[in-house]
Amino acid sequence: MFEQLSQRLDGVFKKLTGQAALSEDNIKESMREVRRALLEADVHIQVAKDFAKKVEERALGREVLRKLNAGQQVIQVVHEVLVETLGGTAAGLVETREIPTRIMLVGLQGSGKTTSTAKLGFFLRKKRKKVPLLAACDVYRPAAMEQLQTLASEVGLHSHVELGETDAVGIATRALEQAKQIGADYLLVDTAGRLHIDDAMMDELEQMKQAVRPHQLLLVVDGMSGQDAITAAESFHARLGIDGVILTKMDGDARGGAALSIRAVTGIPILFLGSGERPSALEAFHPDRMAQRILGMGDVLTLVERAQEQVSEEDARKLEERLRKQTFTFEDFLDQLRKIRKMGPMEDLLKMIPGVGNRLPPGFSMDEKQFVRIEAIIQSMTHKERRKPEIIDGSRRKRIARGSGTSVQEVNRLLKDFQAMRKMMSQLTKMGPRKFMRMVRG
Ligand SMILES: Nc1nc2c(ncn2[C@@H]2O[C@H](COP(=O)(O)OP(=O)(O)O)[C@@H](O)[C@H]2O)c(=O)[nH]1
Ligand SMILES: [Mg+2]
Repeated sequence: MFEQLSQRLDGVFKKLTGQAALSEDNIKESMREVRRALLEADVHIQVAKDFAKKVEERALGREVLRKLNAGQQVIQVVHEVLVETLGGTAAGLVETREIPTRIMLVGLQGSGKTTSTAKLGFFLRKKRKKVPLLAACDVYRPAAMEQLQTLASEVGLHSHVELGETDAVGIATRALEQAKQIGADYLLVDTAGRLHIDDAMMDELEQMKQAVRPHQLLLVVDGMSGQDAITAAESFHARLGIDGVILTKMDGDARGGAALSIRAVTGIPILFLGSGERPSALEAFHPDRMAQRILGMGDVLTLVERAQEQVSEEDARKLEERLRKQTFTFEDFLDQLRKIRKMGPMEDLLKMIPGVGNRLPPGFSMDEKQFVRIEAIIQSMTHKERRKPEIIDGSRRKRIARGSGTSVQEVNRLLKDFQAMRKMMSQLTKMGPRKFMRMVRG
């Protein structure tokens, strides 16, 4: 997401920072280009205009012109205005003292409600250690209830499903009862959508809302639908009063326009982004982190959080010691590789590294098959070989290549890379934080 916009903005800023002195005209011209870049990313026209105007006024108001690094300061202002446009501070799921806290999801058909219901359940259990109950209240779409049931059971969550039942309000009422009985912390209500907004749908949703009395009513919108997402959000908000948005399919080639416009146009905060079909593919939305990602500054915080989910402090300490003493083995390597792959697709991770995000070509994708081959090679080694790679001689290399369905060249390359990495890691861990940061910056 946002690759194209990131690159366009990067181009504008490069021109700006390359100039010795900035004039009012330079800034005006840059902001025209920023506005154009936003429109190409499918940002709402009024939002794009306001954005460029705000940056221009603020930059000129701060009299950046005569100062050193004027270009850098303009980027700083762009960052500020981006954060504001995206909603300022992060908003999240409600927490109440009531049991259960009730959350209802609405949205057009195919926007991702059922998937997002399962994702929220997974999120609540994994990150908040809560017990959610998922209620299947889409009585229209064939197999919609089974879909929720399957998703819930795949990740071991409770669900309330009444196959064949046609009264959505009845299901919701009974699901609430069940939630109370089992002491669920949250009730997540999935509802039916239509292809287009119509009165019948809104009437039904109003009835559902009265029956469920949700603490939070969330709208699910397809991030790839661009300006249609904004129109839908306005209609749903006018009729039902929406508390927050989940923007789905942001892993696709969404240009990011919806994410940038929705809050500014409707005033509703974005709470989550959907970034894939799996129940774990849900990301809490942080305006400041998103602004950094758009400006190619990376998103180290999200990266660190993802890493922390996979590695305990104790593991990290042990690993650090092995790296330092160069006793890091292929077994450790395999373990790390698997943990990294669980953190998400490699492209996503790369984009969160400062300075890398906006340098990746649009549509860049990593060959994940490469990882599978590396795993196969390591698995074809004996335990002894994994612990003492030095003993892997010519005949062992041949055997490993045959066993893993790769070539001797590939095995050679992995062994060489491994030794080089071992050495580098050991140097890095001995370096100490200050020296390390200096090296990264340099
Ligand atoms: N790539 C991707 N696909 C998604 C995402 N969210 C939902 N989908 C897919 O979009 C389709 C419609 O989702 P569904 O939850 O059934 O939509 P609903 O009709 O609103 O309940 C399904 O094929 C989902 O797997 C997402 O964040 N990324
Ligand atoms: Mg559905």
